[in-house]
Amino acid sequence: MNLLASLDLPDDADRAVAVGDAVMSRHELLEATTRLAAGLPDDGPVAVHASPSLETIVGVVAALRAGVPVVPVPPDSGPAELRHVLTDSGATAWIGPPVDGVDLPPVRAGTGSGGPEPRTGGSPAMILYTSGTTGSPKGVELSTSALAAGLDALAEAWAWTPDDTVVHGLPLFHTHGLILGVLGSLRVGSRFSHTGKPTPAAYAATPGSMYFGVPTVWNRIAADESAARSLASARLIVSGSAPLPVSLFARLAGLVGQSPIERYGMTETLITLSTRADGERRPGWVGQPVRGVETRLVTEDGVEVPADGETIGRLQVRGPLLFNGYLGRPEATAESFTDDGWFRTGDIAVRDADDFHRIVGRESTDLIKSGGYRIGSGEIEASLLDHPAVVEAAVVGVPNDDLGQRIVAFVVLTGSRRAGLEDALIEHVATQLSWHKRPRQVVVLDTLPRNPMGKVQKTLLT
Ligand code: MCA
Ligand code: AMP
Repeated sequence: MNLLASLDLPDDADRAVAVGDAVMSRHELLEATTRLAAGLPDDGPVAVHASPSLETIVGVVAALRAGVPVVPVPPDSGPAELRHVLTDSGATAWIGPPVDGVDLPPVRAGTGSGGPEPRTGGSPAMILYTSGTTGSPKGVELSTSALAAGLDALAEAWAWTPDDTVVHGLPLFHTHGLILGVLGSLRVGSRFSHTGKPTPAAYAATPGSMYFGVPTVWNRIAADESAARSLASARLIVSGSAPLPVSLFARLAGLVGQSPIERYGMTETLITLSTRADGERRPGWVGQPVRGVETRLVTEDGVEVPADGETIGRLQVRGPLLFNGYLGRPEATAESFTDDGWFRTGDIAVRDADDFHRIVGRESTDLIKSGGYRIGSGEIEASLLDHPAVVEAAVVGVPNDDLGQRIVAFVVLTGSRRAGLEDALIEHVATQLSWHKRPRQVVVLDTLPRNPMGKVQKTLLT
């Protein structure tokens, strides 16, 4: 299957892919990826330093064209996170600048022509690392057919065509920025402009027809009225990755002159629910199943709840755009599916008679969404406990107007308290894991609140 179909269409040869001021035509992208693909190793996945750059797009596209599983690595990964992702994925080569802690052989462009002969063998197309409630991030294996089904379903829902220009400034190591923005454009044939950073000024200065953002980005755009008004000529403004508050939906609609499209998904499932370009856009609701997707809402005991727009249930999904499994973790994969083959999203939702869904919350408070990033509190707690001054740690997501949730860490320290330690602990997580996983605040307590069984009562901390 040709995932990036538009690359081979002669009519699309001049369509541009841009990151900031760096621009490439489709034809140049095809040539550059053919050359890079010639240098890819024969075994194992390739890791790509996923900075917001054309180099990242070339690296990912080269691997996809060659059928070599690609692992996008957050560019601000600290040593602990980098070690985990590279070891766990079994990456055998590196695309990107030299980085401390990476001793994989770099991929050097060859002299290939005529396009790579794709490797076969049923390996995943991509492995994306994402956080769980506990432990280190897991590698989500996505197949070419899931990516194609997910992108085609969105193209249908959003009436996305080669006449569109997609604009965003999101990271290129997650579903939203990389799969939807970049791969979606290369599949559909639309032009693509990455703004470098997702700032209001950059969105306002970049002409386009479809703008993608997480709610934090839309919140900042809505706070900059002239930037928001300059998107008035867009065909669609699209929000996802985290809940879009109803008040922000209304503010954006007023300023931009159109209601945002909302859509819901997960790294494991791609985008399963969306409102449509030609359909109702209802504040607080994320829409209907996209083509090929089925959903159901069940109680804790697995009994289906009525689609009455009020009764909450655990959201389960199935369809052709689901992941293959968590790399090397058959038990975790099995646990994430019901016996009859539905994926447990971990989200709580309601559904109405028109199949519109509203996401009400998550089953676990240990998965935090901050700025659209999914962050497991267990991962941050483990990192804090690695610091010699910390004996106990509990990490929570506290509601926040800008970030949705703000990561706050409560810690109990060894010995006498040292001044300035809060900042040092924030720095510790930012540098060991990554910048976006850092707690925004550290609070020192004498003891953590625990129930009679000894379990930390996180609800008392939020
Ligand atoms: C940034 N800064 C740094 C570093 N990185 N400083 C030191 N070291 C670093 N590594 C600085 C910036 O330059 C800036 O400073 C300041 O820190 C704050 O940066 P900013 O980027 O504004 O940070 P933020 O406020 O924490 O971030 C908000 C954000 C970000 C830009 C919205 O959270 C973001 O990009 N979120 C997108 C996440 C995403 O794509 N999720 C999709 C997951 P100064 O202000 O001085 O410049 S996929 C998914 O969920 C699915 C499937 C779905 O449904 O889409
Ligand atoms: P990730 O794996 O980073 O893709 O995060 C997936 C999670 O983000 C989902 O399980 C939801 O909790 C949340 N999410 C994604 N899109 C939305 C949305 N439109 N509204 C509410 N939550 C969302």
